[in-house]
Amino acid sequence: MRLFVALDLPFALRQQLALLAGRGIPGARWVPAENYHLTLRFIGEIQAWQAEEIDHALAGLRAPGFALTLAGVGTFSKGGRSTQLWAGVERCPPLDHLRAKIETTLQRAGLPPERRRFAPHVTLARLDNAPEAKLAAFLQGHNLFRADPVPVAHFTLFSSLLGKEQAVYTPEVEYALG
Ligand code: 2AM
Repeated sequence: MRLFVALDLPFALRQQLALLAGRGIPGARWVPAENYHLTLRFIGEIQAWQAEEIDHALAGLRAPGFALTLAGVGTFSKGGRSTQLWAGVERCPPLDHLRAKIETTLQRAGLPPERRRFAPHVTLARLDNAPEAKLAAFLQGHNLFRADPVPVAHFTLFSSLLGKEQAVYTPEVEYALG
């Protein structure tokens, strides 16, 4: 199974994000609102026995809840091409703390360390040859995007089934924050 650890987002926040999406960028494959999430740690393909160990380890993690504010929009690029459009996150030390704890916990459960820097984001669209001028206009137009803060009281282990059109993400286990 293919797993990742993420924050799911409350309905009202998904709606605010969806207002950003869907228009103005040819070549954008917009993520459906039910798929919005903030990845804390991508795990990838693992065996069922290892998933059980991961679940057990995550269940023992203790970290405080916090408020999360999504703000700003940006892109990731590869080889000079924009590949992803996302909504960003306002500076949030408890989020960084949670993500660090998850990382240590998963390493202790036997996963290799995540080498990529944590760049918290919610992917809004994947981009196939989107015109850079349209992207620039989108970024400028939504520069001041700031969603209402939402309380984060748990994090979630998701499974992911890659589909032809969109992946199907299923929340498998929720872990409460103190
Ligand atoms: P993304 O939204 O920035 O693409 C489920 O696939 C989640 O895991 C996505 O949010 C994806 O981030 C994230 N992810 C992180 N590393 C990944 C990888 N190597 N392959 C696929 N998804 C990854």
